[in-house]
Amino acid sequence: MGVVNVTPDSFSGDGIHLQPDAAVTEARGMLDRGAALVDVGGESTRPGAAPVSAEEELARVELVIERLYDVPVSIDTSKAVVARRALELGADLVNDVTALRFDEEMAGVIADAGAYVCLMHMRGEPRTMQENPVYDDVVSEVKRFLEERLAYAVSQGIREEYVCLDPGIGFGKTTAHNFELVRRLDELVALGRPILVGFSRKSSLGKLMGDPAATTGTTAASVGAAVAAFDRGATILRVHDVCEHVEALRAAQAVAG
Ligand code: HH2
Repeated sequence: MGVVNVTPDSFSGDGIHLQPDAAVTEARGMLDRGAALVDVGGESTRPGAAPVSAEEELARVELVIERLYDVPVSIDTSKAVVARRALELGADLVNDVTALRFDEEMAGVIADAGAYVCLMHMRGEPRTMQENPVYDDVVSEVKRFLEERLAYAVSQGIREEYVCLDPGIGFGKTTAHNFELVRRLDELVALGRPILVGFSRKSSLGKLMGDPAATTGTTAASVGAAVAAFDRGATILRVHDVCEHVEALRAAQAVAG
């Protein structure tokens, strides 16, 4: 899954696609380089990010999604009006980092459209989520949360086969929590749904390399984390640097047989 941020403030510094032309070119380039789908987002969820209105978010993504009508697209949003419009324009999957908790109409929009959905774990909200996150056992708590959100989605008419789950790397977690979630990914795979992991460029990778104030990580570190996640059962990797990840994962897949 290639990341196409149509924002001025994404943490990874790649939110340069406020021009629809640039975003569409970037998305098509990612698909040419081997991405299976592109994740288009109009609101940054980086730690401390300020929320944007639905009108502003829609204005950012609408033209981009419209012009990607012929390729697999995911819409990264927590707002039902944005999801509804994206699905009308041909998006296939709703990537909701709040796991259907932010907007009570979201589950119905996805169910009515018969769309795919990604349910992600987040502790708190982006503005405050990195303020001292504490868990007794991060993996058990994330697993319990994802199990509960999956049951909720199905109760709202979303088909279980259309749901993938995501531990939410960097969303209310310390560096140690993030690596433990990937180390014990098999416990989440046991939920029986495809697991999506988004470690690409996240600050834990920069912190691991010795910079406690890091806000991003390198491509090489991202690829290492993605391959480790793939080895432990992740089936969708959300990444910024598509070519490097596709080549590394292809090699890892060949080793796995
Ligand atoms: N991470 C980000 C955004 N959306 N969605 C899922 N399912 N999983 C993730 O790990 C995830 C996500 C943050 O990365 P990015 O989009 O590059 O930055 P920003 O939110 O600042 O635009």
